Amino acid sequence: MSKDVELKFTGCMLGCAIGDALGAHFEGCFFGDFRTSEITFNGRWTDDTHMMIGVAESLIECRGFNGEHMAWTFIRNWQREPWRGYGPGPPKVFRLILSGVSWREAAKRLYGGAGSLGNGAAMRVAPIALLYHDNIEKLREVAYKSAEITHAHELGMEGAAIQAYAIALALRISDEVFSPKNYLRNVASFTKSVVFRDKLLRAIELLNEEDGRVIIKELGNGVEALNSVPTAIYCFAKNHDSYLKSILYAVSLGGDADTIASMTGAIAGAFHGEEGLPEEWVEKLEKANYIRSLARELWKLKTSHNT
Ligand code: AR6
Ligand code: MG
Repeated sequence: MSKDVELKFTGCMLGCAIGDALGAHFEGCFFGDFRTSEITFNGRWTDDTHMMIGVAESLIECRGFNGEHMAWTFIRNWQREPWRGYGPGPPKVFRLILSGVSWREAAKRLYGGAGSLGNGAAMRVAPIALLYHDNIEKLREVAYKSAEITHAHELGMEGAAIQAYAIALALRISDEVFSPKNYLRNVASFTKSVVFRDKLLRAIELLNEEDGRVIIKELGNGVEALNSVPTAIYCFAKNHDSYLKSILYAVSLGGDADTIASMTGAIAGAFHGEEGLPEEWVEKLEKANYIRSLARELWKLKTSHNT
């Protein structure tokens, strides 16, 4: 595999963290509360990146997916830095596991037994997308299994699989032949979920829509996977010519801005590679060297044997 692909690995993980850090200031804002020209970047990321790091660490240590190991990696990282802004669900799962409930069972107890349909499994899935970008069925399977540790609802797991596929596709497509319409249609054809597919197909019709309020109304900007994963994919497709443009656009939609921008950033970073990221923001990004080293380890793992 070429050096270019290694830069796409690092671009994806750094791109995810930059989107998260950029959006963190604006989580919960409403559209129109701020202008993108008012945005400053301090490089501090939140739970989105913290959990993505956990996914990468576990994949690297186990040389592939191991659910129990990943669950305990999440718990260890959360215990060290519980202030990262975690959603309500994952810490509940972690406490259940710490109290003796099996890691396979804990997530099923949340939300009245329905399981979480939040975007928390999708926001952390980038390392899985990288490792299995050339094996779509394995990508789907591992995305599901990794999601299930905290997000037992079908929509939470499906959101993670779709986000993983969107990253893998962006990594594999050359920018010379990229068509936003074909890209969205391709992602829509990946999912077996009618509700996600409908939103992704609707996103194609909205490619030329300039009013962000229409995008929020039609695709959503909330914390649920269904109201943020298609939105993040749309933000990339609409602004595929520039990493920066795509995350600024994602942030401008407000709502769950850090998570939507982090998911958009992972896709755009995989598409443009590290050289497409704003250099001064990479320099300011918290633990950028560590995040880059994890991406390189994943690349080594990918090239060392058939993962
Ligand atoms: N029924 C109704 N609402 C639900 C359900 C359900 N079955 N599941 C989730 N929600 P959670 P996450 C709603 O707690 O996905 C951080 O700020 C509910 O409102 O599993 O890890 C990140 O930056 C719940 O509070 O956590 C992300 O923005 C919310 O979805 C976000 O949190 C989140 O689900 C990630 O959250
Ligand atoms: Mg968020």
